[in-house]
Amino acid sequence: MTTGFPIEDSHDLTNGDLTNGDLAHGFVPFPEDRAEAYRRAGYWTGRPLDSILTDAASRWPDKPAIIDATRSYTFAELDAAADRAAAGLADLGIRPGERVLLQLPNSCQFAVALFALLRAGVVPVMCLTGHRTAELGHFADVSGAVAVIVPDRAGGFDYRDMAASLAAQRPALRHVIVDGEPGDQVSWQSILDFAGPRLGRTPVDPSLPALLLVSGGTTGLPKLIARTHDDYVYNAHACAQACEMTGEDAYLVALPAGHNFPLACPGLLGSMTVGAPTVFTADPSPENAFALIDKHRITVTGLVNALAKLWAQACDWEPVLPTSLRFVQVGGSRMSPEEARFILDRLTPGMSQIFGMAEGMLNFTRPGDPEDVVVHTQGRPMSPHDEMRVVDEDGVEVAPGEEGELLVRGPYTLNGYYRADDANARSFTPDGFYRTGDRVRIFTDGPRAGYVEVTGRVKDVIHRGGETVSATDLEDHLHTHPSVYAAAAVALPDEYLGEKICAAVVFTGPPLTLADLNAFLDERGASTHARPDVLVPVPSLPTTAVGKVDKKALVAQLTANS
Ligand code: OOB
Repeated sequence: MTTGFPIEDSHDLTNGDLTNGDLAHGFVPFPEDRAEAYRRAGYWTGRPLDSILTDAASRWPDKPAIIDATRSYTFAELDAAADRAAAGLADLGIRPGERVLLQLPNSCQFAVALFALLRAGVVPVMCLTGHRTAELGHFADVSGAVAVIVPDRAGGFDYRDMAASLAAQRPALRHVIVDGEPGDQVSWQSILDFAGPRLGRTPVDPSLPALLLVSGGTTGLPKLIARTHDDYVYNAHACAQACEMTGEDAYLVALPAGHNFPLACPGLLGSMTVGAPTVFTADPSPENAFALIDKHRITVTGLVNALAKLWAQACDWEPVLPTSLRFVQVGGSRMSPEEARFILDRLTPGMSQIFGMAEGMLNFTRPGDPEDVVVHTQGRPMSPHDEMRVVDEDGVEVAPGEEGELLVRGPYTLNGYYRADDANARSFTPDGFYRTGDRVRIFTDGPRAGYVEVTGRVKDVIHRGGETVSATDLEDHLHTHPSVYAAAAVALPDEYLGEKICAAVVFTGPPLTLADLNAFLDERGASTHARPDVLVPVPSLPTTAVGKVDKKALVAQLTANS
């Protein structure tokens, strides 16, 4: 929105220069023929990501936009705050096209900082609060970030020390900006309070990156995923439409806000496209979340499986139940039909499965889909222009309905990781399909036709004495046992077998013995070579920054203990 302040071009952009410095370096754009097709289809509008806020502020200025435990902003207030802070960032010397690490906890300031950066033409790198020096340093190095925005303390951790040590080792990282008590760093509040002239509209090329997401894999360091203005605006709008969101809805961000799922699927950005408020909480415990859901009449939220299961269980004992929920998306990792049924029966009949990735492609079950589809599938593609191929180990397409690796391409799926040529050579086909590494089947008949089932990860297999065992199959079997709360199957090195199968299990009560468990697998008719060789009862499974089971960390724990 215009602010009434004199327009000042403090950005030194030479006449319509939309190249934004070195931002385009190492970015793999959409090929022109497909870009043209997406524009023709009306998916890509050429509008900057920031337009989601300017539009909302002009359509619903006085409606609540964002809410946290301490305050709230209407769309007009959020717009004005983003304007001020954008000018404050520019005043610090942060230029359009430069990258800034954004690592704020779930709070209104997360949204204010995000839009301030976008409005200044700066490209946020969406870090999660669980990331530490190794990841942040990697993001800073790859993106060439010039600043990092952190809280003072959150969840018992002091982010200032970490950010200061990152900056000390990296001359390019010029500013540490702190929300809260800044110590000797720059205070976010001073940027929010900036009283100087507002910026003019920063011109952006909608086909360039608007923000960088981080990949969710548990092997190696996360990669950076450049999402363009065109593709991410479409992502947010299309997802809100497919979830049938309206201004009557209210969304709860219970997962880390910088993750694609609560950010834009539909999340904060999708909710803004329909004028629905977003409530942030940094405490997703059922006790806290249910109270918030009740207070703000939350209708939509997104959860990882473990959290959804916990909420479903908590319905047995929590005094306040989350009855206003109408659409609860659950995804992030494989969920067995038994688990899906449990959540649907206990938490809400409005449960929906979502199979998504920061790389783009989203599949989900829709409001009103039959129960069979919601329990047994991970949904169908969001866009009519999503292209899916299912291939065998040789890259040859399998027969319809058969299982194989999913390759995807479409109007909001990346064409290459940011500044990662080697990874790109492995992760993309010559015609631009992203190799997801996920094993899927696409149903061909009945009500499930066109819906996807994720059967595991291509690489999540255990090579036991010449047999290849699917970890997911074994986990599915284990999850059907009433004493098993959560289970993960991993490979441990073995002198004779090469790899042996280890089941790490969280039991609901007293642990079973390996013999009991194998007797149960016998009864279920699981194949004999796919039985755990070792059973390790654990109090909990280690998780990634967004709350998925972290098998790499689990193996490290198990091998350290043995
Ligand atoms: C979401 O995104 P990421 O980037 O953290 O992780 C993506 C990967 C997928 O490639 C797949 O391996 C796994 O997570 N995954 C699932 C799944 N949903 C994601 N595996 C089995 N079943 C599912 N339902 O996790 C994400 C992004 C946007 C929306 C929802 C989830």
